[in-house]
Amino acid sequence: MSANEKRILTGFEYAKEVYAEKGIDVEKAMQKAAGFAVSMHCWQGDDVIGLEADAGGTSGGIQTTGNYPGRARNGDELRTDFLKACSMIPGKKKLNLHASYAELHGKKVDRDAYTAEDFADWIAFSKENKMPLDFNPTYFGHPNVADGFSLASADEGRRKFWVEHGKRCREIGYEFAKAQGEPCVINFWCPDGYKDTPADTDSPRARLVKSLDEIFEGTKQISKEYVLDAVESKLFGIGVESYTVGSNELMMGYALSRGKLLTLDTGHFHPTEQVSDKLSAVLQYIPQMLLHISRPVRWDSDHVVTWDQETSRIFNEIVANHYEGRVLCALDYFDASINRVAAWVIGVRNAQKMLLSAYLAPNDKLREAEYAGDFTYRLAAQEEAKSMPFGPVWDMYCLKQNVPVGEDWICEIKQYEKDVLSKR
Ligand code: RNT
Ligand code: ZN
Repeated sequence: MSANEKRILTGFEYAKEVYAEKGIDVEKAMQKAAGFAVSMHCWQGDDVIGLEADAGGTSGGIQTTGNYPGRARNGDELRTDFLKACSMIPGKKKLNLHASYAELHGKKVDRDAYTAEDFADWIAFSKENKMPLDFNPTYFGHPNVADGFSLASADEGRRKFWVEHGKRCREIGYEFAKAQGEPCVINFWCPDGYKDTPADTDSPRARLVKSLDEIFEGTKQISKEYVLDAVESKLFGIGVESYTVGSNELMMGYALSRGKLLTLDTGHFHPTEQVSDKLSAVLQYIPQMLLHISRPVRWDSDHVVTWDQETSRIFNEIVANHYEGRVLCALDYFDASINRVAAWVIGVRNAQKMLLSAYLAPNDKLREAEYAGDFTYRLAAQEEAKSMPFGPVWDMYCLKQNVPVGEDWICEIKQYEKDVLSKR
């Protein structure tokens, strides 16, 4: 045992006792945290540009800012970076792919005709690294969405093109699921909307509903054991400020009436609205939902996830209400102003910290106090819990999961930057 490991163990033994006094079993908390999957978005690695030959990048109000050197320029670089990031992050992970990460190797095929073959390298990677895949149709960065409309397009040819894309994505997700022996979560988000106040707000929404119905109806042989469909709502985007077709009410109604998952992205609401408060409301009606954890700074800016109060609260909600299995968790941010691999590591480690911390919260005691009407104790204990010795438990968790402890990973990333990223 190294001197550092010894020190961690000493701290851990102390922390274990302190938590035990409050009736909290730290070993169990670590085990539970390790079993909760966090789906890591591939698009942090390349600024959401994608791998298609004429990669269109972002459009429809999503934007990566910054030009830090070393962006992954092809599938192999992206996979190498992704694995590097994973080696520094504890816990169960999935890889969240977008359809724009198809590797066509010169083949002339458009998004309405993609098949699992176009993701062969990802499937092989998934198998080799025991990394299950989630998936997303890509309704942006393509000439057929140049006017800002995809599934809700008034142009029937384009609308049909995007419906076909949705169907292909479900078929691809089905192949992923079969290969990995667990469901593939497919998230449907489209940017459709207007910069200024529309004259007709009804028709685009009716068309979006119709398009989604056509996608699911056209691929209805694919069951939930394989593919879990989710529909993501949004408030606005840059250039789409006045009207978003797939608003919260629209997508919630859709999920509820069609038996789909609802995706709540933490950047897709008014800044003072708390997504943490929405989980227990939505789950009264919908069996499962998906989270896109992001960090909006003044707008849906998709900053790297930090350990903040609102996001902690979301994880507390999942754990305290026993929503594991009902709330699926993906991350959704993209930052090109800092080392991209580090951005992955910072955000996902933070998600893991908040998760572990949620499992260490004195939920039983807090509830007992609440039921007894002792709100004084509830507030006092909630506040005291914030200064419990979380650090040593986190360090031990990282040690057990064979990932770097504390700042150790930063040196490793700097070395990686020197050896690999700077040579790109
Ligand atoms: C956009 C949505 C959507 C995308 C990804 C790339 O506002 O949040 O989820 O960020 O699909
Ligand atoms: Zn999102």
